[in-house]
Amino acid sequence: MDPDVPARTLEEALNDIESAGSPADLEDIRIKYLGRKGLISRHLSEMGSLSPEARPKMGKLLNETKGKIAAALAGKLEAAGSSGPVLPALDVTMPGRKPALGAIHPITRAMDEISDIFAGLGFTAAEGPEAELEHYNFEALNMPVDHPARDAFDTLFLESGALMRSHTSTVQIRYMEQHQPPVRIIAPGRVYRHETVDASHHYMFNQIEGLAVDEDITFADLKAVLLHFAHRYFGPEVNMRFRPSFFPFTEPSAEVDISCVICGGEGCSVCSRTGWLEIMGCGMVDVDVLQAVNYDPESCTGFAFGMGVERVAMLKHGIGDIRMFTENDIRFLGQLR
Ligand code: 2U9
Repeated sequence: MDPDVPARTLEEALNDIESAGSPADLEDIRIKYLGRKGLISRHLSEMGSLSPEARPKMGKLLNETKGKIAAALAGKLEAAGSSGPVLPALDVTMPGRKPALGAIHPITRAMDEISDIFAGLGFTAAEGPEAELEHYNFEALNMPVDHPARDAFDTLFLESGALMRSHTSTVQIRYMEQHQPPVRIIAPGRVYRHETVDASHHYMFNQIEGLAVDEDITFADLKAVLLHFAHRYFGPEVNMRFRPSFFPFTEPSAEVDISCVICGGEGCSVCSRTGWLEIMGCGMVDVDVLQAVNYDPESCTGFAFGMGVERVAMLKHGIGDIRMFTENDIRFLGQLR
Protein backbone atom coordinates (compact mmCIF):
# COMPACT_ATOMS: atom_id res chain seq x y z
CA MET A 1 0.00 0.00 0.00
CA ASP A 2 1.41 3.37 -1.11
CA PRO A 3 2.07 5.74 1.86
CA ASP A 4 0.80 8.66 -0.29
CA VAL A 5 -2.72 7.18 -0.44
CA PRO A 6 -4.27 9.50 2.20
CA ALA A 7 -2.81 12.66 0.67
CA ARG A 8 -3.76 11.66 -2.88
CA THR A 9 -7.28 10.69 -1.84
CA LEU A 10 -7.74 14.02 -0.07
CA GLU A 11 -6.49 15.98 -3.05
CA GLU A 12 -8.75 14.11 -5.45
CA ALA A 13 -11.75 14.56 -3.16
CA LEU A 14 -11.15 18.29 -2.72
CA ASN A 15 -10.94 18.68 -6.52
CA ASP A 16 -14.20 16.77 -6.95
CA ILE A 17 -15.89 18.95 -4.30
CA GLU A 18 -14.54 22.10 -5.88
CA SER A 19 -16.03 21.22 -9.26
CA ALA A 20 -19.37 19.90 -7.88
CA GLY A 21 -22.35 21.78 -9.31
CA SER A 22 -25.25 20.71 -7.12
CA PRO A 23 -26.15 19.10 -3.75
CA ALA A 24 -26.79 15.91 -5.75
CA ASP A 25 -23.18 15.97 -7.01
CA LEU A 26 -21.99 16.43 -3.42
CA GLU A 27 -24.03 13.42 -2.31
CA ASP A 28 -22.40 11.33 -5.08
CA ILE A 29 -18.99 12.49 -3.87
CA ARG A 30 -19.87 11.63 -0.29
CA ILE A 31 -20.78 8.11 -1.34
CA LYS A 32 -17.67 7.77 -3.52
CA TYR A 33 -15.29 8.65 -0.65
CA LEU A 34 -17.13 8.17 2.66
CA GLY A 35 -19.79 5.59 1.81
CA ARG A 36 -19.79 2.10 3.28
CA LYS A 37 -18.10 0.81 0.14
CA GLY A 38 -16.27 4.11 -0.58
CA LEU A 39 -12.56 4.75 -1.10
CA ILE A 40 -11.74 5.44 2.56
CA SER A 41 -13.36 2.16 3.66
CA ARG A 42 -11.53 0.33 0.91
CA HIS A 43 -8.16 1.78 1.89
CA LEU A 44 -8.82 0.97 5.55
CA SER A 45 -9.50 -2.63 4.60
CA GLU A 46 -6.28 -2.80 2.59
CA MET A 47 -4.13 -1.95 5.62
CA GLY A 48 -3.60 -5.66 6.28
CA SER A 49 -0.75 -5.58 3.78
CA LEU A 50 1.19 -3.04 5.90
CA SER A 51 3.76 -3.83 8.57
CA PRO A 52 2.39 -3.81 12.13
CA GLU A 53 4.30 -0.53 12.82
CA ALA A 54 2.91 1.24 9.74
CA ARG A 55 -0.71 0.16 10.33
CA PRO A 56 -1.72 2.54 13.17
CA LYS A 57 -0.13 5.53 11.38
CA MET A 58 -2.00 4.78 8.18
CA GLY A 59 -5.25 4.26 10.09
CA LYS A 60 -4.86 7.65 11.77
CA LEU A 61 -4.08 9.40 8.46
CA LEU A 62 -7.04 7.81 6.68
CA ASN A 63 -9.39 8.78 9.52
CA GLU A 64 -8.10 12.37 9.43
CA THR A 65 -8.63 12.41 5.65
CA LYS A 66 -12.18 11.18 6.19
CA GLY A 67 -12.83 14.06 8.63
CA LYS A 68 -11.35 16.63 6.21
CA ILE A 69 -13.45 15.39 3.28
CA ALA A 70 -16.62 15.45 5.44
CA ALA A 71 -15.81 19.02 6.55
CA ALA A 72 -15.17 20.14 2.96
CA LEU A 73 -18.47 18.59 1.83
CA ALA A 74 -20.37 20.32 4.64
CA GLY A 75 -18.66 23.66 3.88
CA LYS A 76 -19.56 23.48 0.20
CA LEU A 77 -23.12 22.43 0.90
CA GLU A 78 -23.59 25.32 3.31
CA ALA A 79 -22.13 27.73 0.76
CA ALA A 80 -24.65 26.37 -1.76
CA GLY A 81 -27.41 27.45 0.66
CA SER A 82 -28.39 24.05 1.95
CA SER A 83 -27.02 23.73 5.49
CA GLY A 84 -26.94 20.54 7.51
CA PRO A 85 -25.04 17.31 7.24
CA VAL A 86 -24.63 15.68 3.85
CA LEU A 87 -26.98 12.78 4.44
CA PRO A 88 -29.74 11.20 2.40
CA ALA A 89 -33.06 12.90 3.19
CA LEU A 90 -34.90 11.34 6.13
CA ASP A 91 -38.31 10.04 5.13
CA VAL A 92 -40.36 10.82 8.24
CA THR A 93 -43.40 9.06 6.75
CA MET A 94 -41.68 5.64 6.81
CA PRO A 95 -43.24 3.25 9.32
CA GLY A 96 -41.04 2.66 12.37
CA ARG A 97 -39.13 -0.57 12.86
CA LYS A 98 -40.73 -2.81 15.51
CA PRO A 99 -38.14 -3.88 18.08
CA ALA A 100 -38.12 -7.61 18.83
CA LEU A 101 -39.59 -8.11 22.31
CA GLY A 102 -38.47 -10.87 24.63
CA ALA A 103 -40.91 -12.97 26.63
CA ILE A 104 -40.86 -14.70 30.00
CA HIS A 105 -40.48 -18.48 29.51
CA PRO A 106 -43.90 -20.15 29.96
CA ILE A 107 -42.57 -22.31 32.80
CA THR A 108 -41.08 -19.33 34.64
CA ARG A 109 -44.41 -17.60 34.19
CA ALA A 110 -46.38 -20.56 35.53
CA MET A 111 -44.00 -20.83 38.51
CA ASP A 112 -44.48 -17.11 39.23
CA GLU A 113 -48.26 -17.29 38.92
CA ILE A 114 -48.53 -20.37 41.13
CA SER A 115 -46.09 -18.96 43.71
CA ASP A 116 -48.12 -15.72 43.84
CA ILE A 117 -51.33 -17.63 44.57
CA PHE A 118 -49.74 -19.46 47.51
CA ALA A 119 -47.99 -16.28 48.69
CA GLY A 120 -51.48 -14.82 49.04
CA LEU A 121 -52.24 -17.61 51.53
CA GLY A 122 -49.09 -16.94 53.58
CA PHE A 123 -46.74 -19.50 51.98
CA THR A 124 -43.15 -18.37 51.44
CA ALA A 125 -40.86 -20.00 48.87
CA ALA A 126 -37.94 -22.14 50.05
CA GLU A 127 -35.07 -23.45 47.93
CA GLY A 128 -32.53 -26.24 48.10
CA PRO A 129 -29.88 -28.02 46.02
CA GLU A 130 -30.69 -30.00 42.85
CA ALA A 131 -27.78 -32.37 43.54
CA GLU A 132 -28.88 -34.02 46.77
CA LEU A 133 -27.96 -36.61 49.36
CA GLU A 134 -29.85 -39.89 49.28
CA HIS A 135 -31.00 -39.22 52.84
CA TYR A 136 -33.07 -36.16 51.86
CA ASN A 137 -34.52 -37.68 48.69
CA PHE A 138 -35.45 -41.04 50.22
CA GLU A 139 -34.78 -42.00 53.86
CA ALA A 140 -36.20 -38.84 55.45
CA LEU A 141 -39.30 -39.24 53.27
CA ASN A 142 -40.04 -42.71 54.56
CA MET A 143 -38.37 -44.60 51.71
CA PRO A 144 -35.63 -46.71 53.30
CA VAL A 145 -33.16 -48.66 51.14
CA ASP A 146 -35.00 -51.31 49.06
CA HIS A 147 -38.43 -49.71 49.68
CA PRO A 148 -40.47 -50.46 46.50
CA ALA A 149 -41.67 -46.81 46.28
CA ARG A 150 -38.09 -45.76 45.42
CA ASP A 151 -38.75 -47.03 41.89
CA ALA A 152 -41.33 -44.32 41.23
CA PHE A 153 -38.76 -41.69 42.29
CA ASP A 154 -35.75 -43.21 40.50
CA THR A 155 -33.29 -40.64 39.21
CA LEU A 156 -29.75 -39.90 37.97
CA PHE A 157 -27.02 -40.91 40.42
CA LEU A 158 -23.74 -38.98 40.52
CA GLU A 159 -20.31 -40.59 40.86
CA SER A 160 -19.87 -38.90 44.24
CA GLY A 161 -22.78 -40.97 45.58
CA ALA A 162 -25.13 -37.97 45.51
CA LEU A 163 -28.13 -37.89 43.19
CA MET A 164 -30.22 -35.41 41.26
CA ARG A 165 -33.31 -34.82 43.45
CA SER A 166 -36.42 -36.51 42.05
CA HIS A 167 -38.81 -34.25 43.98
CA THR A 168 -38.54 -30.95 45.84
CA SER A 169 -39.75 -32.62 49.06
CA THR A 170 -36.03 -32.57 49.94
CA VAL A 171 -36.36 -28.81 50.41
CA GLN A 172 -39.15 -29.21 52.95
CA ILE A 173 -37.13 -31.75 54.95
CA ARG A 174 -34.13 -29.40 55.00
CA TYR A 175 -36.41 -26.51 56.01
CA MET A 176 -38.01 -28.48 58.86
CA GLU A 177 -34.55 -29.40 60.16
CA GLN A 178 -33.84 -25.67 60.53
CA HIS A 179 -37.25 -24.36 61.66
CA GLN A 180 -39.88 -25.27 64.23
CA PRO A 181 -43.64 -25.17 63.49
CA PRO A 182 -45.61 -23.27 62.35
CA VAL A 183 -44.36 -23.98 58.81
CA ARG A 184 -45.98 -22.69 55.63
CA ILE A 185 -43.71 -23.08 52.61
CA ILE A 186 -43.74 -23.92 48.95
CA ALA A 187 -40.75 -25.53 47.25
CA PRO A 188 -40.54 -24.65 43.55
CA GLY A 189 -37.75 -26.08 41.41
CA ARG A 190 -36.31 -28.47 38.92
CA VAL A 191 -36.37 -32.23 39.48
CA TYR A 192 -35.02 -35.28 37.65
CA ARG A 193 -36.43 -38.74 36.98
CA HIS A 194 -35.43 -42.02 35.35
CA GLU A 195 -37.96 -41.53 32.59
CA THR A 196 -38.35 -42.16 28.88
CA VAL A 197 -39.27 -38.89 27.19
CA ASP A 198 -42.67 -38.72 25.46
CA ALA A 199 -45.41 -36.12 25.01
CA SER A 200 -46.25 -36.07 28.72
CA HIS A 201 -43.04 -37.28 30.44
CA HIS A 202 -39.56 -35.82 30.73
CA TYR A 203 -36.41 -36.77 32.63
CA MET A 204 -36.22 -33.18 33.84
CA PHE A 205 -39.19 -31.04 34.88
CA ASN A 206 -40.32 -28.54 37.49
CA GLN A 207 -42.40 -29.02 40.59
CA ILE A 208 -44.11 -26.86 43.11
CA GLU A 209 -44.68 -28.63 46.39
CA GLY A 210 -46.30 -27.17 49.47
CA LEU A 211 -46.12 -27.91 53.16
CA ALA A 212 -48.05 -26.58 56.16
CA VAL A 213 -47.30 -27.84 59.68
CA ASP A 214 -48.94 -26.42 62.78
CA GLU A 215 -51.20 -27.35 65.69
CA ASP A 216 -54.48 -28.81 64.43
CA ILE A 217 -53.87 -28.73 60.69
CA THR A 218 -56.51 -30.96 59.07
CA PHE A 219 -57.42 -32.40 55.69
CA ALA A 220 -60.13 -29.70 55.52
CA ASP A 221 -57.38 -27.03 55.51
CA LEU A 222 -55.69 -28.89 52.66
CA LYS A 223 -58.92 -29.02 50.65
CA ALA A 224 -59.58 -25.31 51.15
CA VAL A 225 -56.06 -24.33 50.10
CA LEU A 226 -56.09 -26.51 46.97
CA LEU A 227 -59.60 -25.43 45.92
CA HIS A 228 -58.52 -21.79 46.26
CA PHE A 229 -55.45 -22.56 44.12
CA ALA A 230 -57.50 -24.30 41.40
CA HIS A 231 -60.01 -21.44 41.23
CA ARG A 232 -57.27 -18.82 40.97
CA TYR A 233 -55.11 -20.72 38.46
CA PHE A 234 -57.71 -22.44 36.25
CA GLY A 235 -60.80 -20.27 36.83
CA PRO A 236 -63.67 -20.03 39.33
CA GLU A 237 -65.85 -22.46 37.35
CA VAL A 238 -63.72 -25.58 37.95
CA ASN A 239 -64.86 -28.34 40.30
CA MET A 240 -62.44 -30.44 42.33
CA ARG A 241 -62.41 -34.00 43.65
CA PHE A 242 -60.03 -36.06 45.79
CA ARG A 243 -59.33 -39.74 45.03
CA PRO A 244 -57.63 -41.95 47.65
CA SER A 245 -54.03 -42.77 46.70
CA PHE A 246 -50.71 -43.77 48.21
CA PHE A 247 -47.44 -41.91 48.76
CA PRO A 248 -44.82 -43.08 51.27
CA PHE A 249 -44.54 -39.59 52.80
CA THR A 250 -48.25 -38.83 53.35
CA GLU A 251 -51.03 -40.71 55.15
CA PRO A 252 -53.80 -40.50 54.14
CA SER A 253 -52.92 -39.57 50.55
CA ALA A 254 -55.03 -38.41 47.64
CA GLU A 255 -54.86 -37.54 44.00
CA VAL A 256 -56.50 -34.23 43.06
CA ASP A 257 -58.64 -33.84 39.94
CA ILE A 258 -60.31 -30.78 38.48
CA SER A 259 -63.25 -30.81 36.09
CA CYS A 260 -61.92 -30.84 32.53
CA VAL A 261 -60.92 -27.33 31.44
CA ILE A 262 -61.61 -28.25 27.80
CA CYS A 263 -65.12 -29.78 27.98
CA GLY A 264 -66.23 -28.51 31.40
CA GLY A 265 -66.78 -32.09 32.60
CA GLU A 266 -68.85 -33.39 29.69
CA GLY A 267 -66.10 -35.78 28.57
CA CYS A 268 -63.67 -35.25 25.69
CA SER A 269 -60.40 -36.65 24.30
CA VAL A 270 -58.23 -34.52 26.65
CA CYS A 271 -59.89 -35.99 29.78
CA SER A 272 -60.23 -39.48 28.21
CA ARG A 273 -64.01 -39.02 28.40
CA THR A 274 -63.94 -38.98 32.21
CA GLY A 275 -64.69 -35.26 32.61
CA TRP A 276 -61.76 -35.01 35.09
CA LEU A 277 -58.07 -34.05 34.88
CA GLU A 278 -55.48 -35.03 37.47
CA ILE A 279 -53.50 -31.97 38.55
CA MET A 280 -51.56 -33.02 41.64
CA GLY A 281 -51.09 -35.33 44.63
CA CYS A 282 -51.44 -34.50 48.31
CA GLY A 283 -51.99 -35.82 51.81
CA MET A 284 -51.35 -35.43 55.53
CA VAL A 285 -47.63 -35.58 56.35
CA ASP A 286 -46.78 -39.10 57.54
CA VAL A 287 -45.97 -39.38 61.24
CA ASP A 288 -42.67 -41.07 60.33
CA VAL A 289 -41.66 -38.02 58.26
CA LEU A 290 -42.43 -35.67 61.17
CA GLN A 291 -40.37 -37.88 63.47
CA ALA A 292 -37.44 -37.96 61.01
CA VAL A 293 -37.00 -34.20 61.60
CA ASN A 294 -37.71 -34.44 65.35
CA TYR A 295 -41.15 -32.82 65.20
CA ASP A 296 -43.57 -34.07 67.85
CA PRO A 297 -46.52 -35.76 66.08
CA GLU A 298 -48.54 -35.38 69.29
CA SER A 299 -48.44 -31.60 69.13
CA CYS A 300 -48.50 -30.89 65.39
CA THR A 301 -49.92 -32.19 62.14
CA GLY A 302 -49.31 -31.12 58.55
CA PHE A 303 -50.51 -31.32 55.00
CA ALA A 304 -48.41 -31.50 51.85
CA PHE A 305 -49.05 -31.41 48.14
CA GLY A 306 -47.04 -31.61 44.95
CA MET A 307 -47.67 -30.71 41.32
CA GLY A 308 -45.77 -30.84 38.04
CA VAL A 309 -45.54 -27.26 36.73
CA GLU A 310 -45.28 -28.39 33.08
CA ARG A 311 -48.40 -30.50 33.53
CA VAL A 312 -50.61 -27.75 34.96
CA ALA A 313 -49.31 -25.18 32.44
CA MET A 314 -50.04 -27.64 29.60
CA LEU A 315 -53.61 -28.11 30.84
CA LYS A 316 -54.17 -24.39 31.33
CA HIS A 317 -52.83 -23.36 27.91
CA GLY A 318 -53.75 -26.42 25.84
CA ILE A 319 -50.10 -27.39 25.18
CA GLY A 320 -50.00 -30.94 23.80
CA ASP A 321 -46.34 -31.88 24.24
CA ILE A 322 -44.02 -31.36 27.23
CA ARG A 323 -41.01 -31.24 24.90
CA MET A 324 -42.17 -27.82 23.65
CA PHE A 325 -40.83 -26.27 26.86
CA THR A 326 -37.23 -27.31 26.19
CA GLU A 327 -36.99 -27.04 22.39
CA ASN A 328 -36.44 -23.25 22.35
CA ASP A 329 -38.78 -22.62 19.41
CA ILE A 330 -39.57 -18.90 19.62
CA ARG A 331 -42.80 -19.37 17.72
CA PHE A 332 -43.93 -21.23 20.86
CA LEU A 333 -42.02 -19.26 23.50
CA GLY A 334 -43.14 -15.86 22.17
CA GLN A 335 -46.85 -16.58 22.37
CA LEU A 336 -47.39 -15.86 26.08
CA ARG A 337 -46.59 -12.21 26.75
C1 2U9 B 1 -42.79 -33.53 52.98
C2 2U9 B 1 -43.85 -34.38 53.22
C3 2U9 B 1 -44.72 -34.68 52.21
C4 2U9 B 1 -45.45 -33.82 48.79
C5 2U9 B 1 -46.42 -34.52 47.90
C6 2U9 B 1 -47.32 -35.42 46.09
C7 2U9 B 1 -48.21 -35.83 47.03
C8 2U9 B 1 -47.43 -35.73 44.65
C9 2U9 B 1 -46.46 -35.55 42.48
C10 2U9 B 1 -47.29 -34.71 41.63
C11 2U9 B 1 -46.86 -34.88 40.22
C12 2U9 B 1 -45.07 -35.39 42.00
O1 2U9 B 1 -44.57 -33.85 39.96
S1 2U9 B 1 -45.19 -35.07 40.29
O2 2U9 B 1 -44.73 -36.23 39.62
N1 2U9 B 1 -46.50 -35.21 43.88
O3 2U9 B 1 -48.30 -36.44 44.23
N2 2U9 B 1 -46.30 -34.65 46.60
S2 2U9 B 1 -47.74 -35.27 48.50
O4 2U9 B 1 -45.44 -34.45 50.02
C13 2U9 B 1 -44.55 -34.13 50.97
C14 2U9 B 1 -43.51 -33.27 50.74
C15 2U9 B 1 -42.63 -32.96 51.76
C16 2U9 B 1 -41.84 -33.20 54.07
